Amino acid sequence: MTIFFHWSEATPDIWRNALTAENIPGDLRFVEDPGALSDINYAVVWAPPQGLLRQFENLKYIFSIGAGVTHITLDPDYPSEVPIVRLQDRLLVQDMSCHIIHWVLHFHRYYARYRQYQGEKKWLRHRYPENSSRRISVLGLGQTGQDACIRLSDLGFNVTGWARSEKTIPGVRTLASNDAFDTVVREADILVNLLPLTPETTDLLDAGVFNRMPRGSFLINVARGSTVVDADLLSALDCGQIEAAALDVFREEPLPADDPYWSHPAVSVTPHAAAPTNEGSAAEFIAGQIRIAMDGGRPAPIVDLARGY
Ligand code: NDP
Ligand code: OXD
Repeated sequence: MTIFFHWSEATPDIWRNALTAENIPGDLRFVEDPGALSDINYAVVWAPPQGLLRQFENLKYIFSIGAGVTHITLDPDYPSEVPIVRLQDRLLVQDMSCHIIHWVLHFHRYYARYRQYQGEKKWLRHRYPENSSRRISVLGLGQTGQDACIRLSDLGFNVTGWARSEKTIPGVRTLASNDAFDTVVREADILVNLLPLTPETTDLLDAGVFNRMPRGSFLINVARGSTVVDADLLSALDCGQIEAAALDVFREEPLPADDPYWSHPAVSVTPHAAAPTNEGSAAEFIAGQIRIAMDGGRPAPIVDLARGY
């Protein structure tokens, strides 16, 4: 079995050890020296060079070193007949929830004002709503969305979650279907986006959505940049319809130096850092799934290309 590996931030020994622990023979091959491309059966990748995966004629599975898969599927040449296995990882989910909770509390408690008061040496406490009256809408109730909802609900917030299919999450109001989307955005004092990028979610968050949100509401986007119409968000921020946004993902990454988000006073930029892949747990999960495939089983979860995630 030959495994091709591509991730510019990787520590190869961590991955080798994980394969050894699963008794997976052979070594990793890298883009600098991939050997005979027809040997390669499994590709473990984050953002592989465009067109490369298509050249592996005996590829059985692609393993994504990330929960999202657009770093693979946005390549117009990627081999769509080869199943993609997504990363499922407890630590990634935990990190994502921590990032979201950080920004929810920052916005909910208006902490940015204290920074300003500090500059003015002003000793002043401001008021903020009770947690139970702060309405938080979470778009997407997959591995990350469900966990975020539960933790925010545990903090006493009034949480609504939205997905394609019905869900039951204790302490959380859950809604499904396109009709319910209107309610979800109208009642979003804080909107948290955890939707995968698909044809349906591309440009979903536009002026129509921002104008229906309560005046002075907040946006946390940790999903993918192309779910947001940037010009519409900037206009909504400029006029105060959206009071502030915490953006972790962008249409173009790294965010270009001349992008207006960098200097907008109501925008906090983080560099796709909400839930960086934890190498130890990711390698363990992926090695386990490769072992299942080698034993003739079906690794999981496999991306459903018809749904787009
Ligand atoms: P999952 O695939 O586990 O969950 C996706 C959720 O979105 C599901 O609940 C699904 O509904 C819902 N959904 C998808 N399409 C629609 C739609 N058209 N309308 C309504 N609901 C929809 O994804 P994850 O939770 O693992 O990750 C979500 C995204 O977060 C990833 O795709 C990735 O882009 C991003 N991400 C970002 C990271 C970062 O560091 N910034 C790190 C990890 C992920 P249903 O349950 O009904 O199928
Ligand atoms: C992602 C990830 O998909 O980092 O963004 O897992």
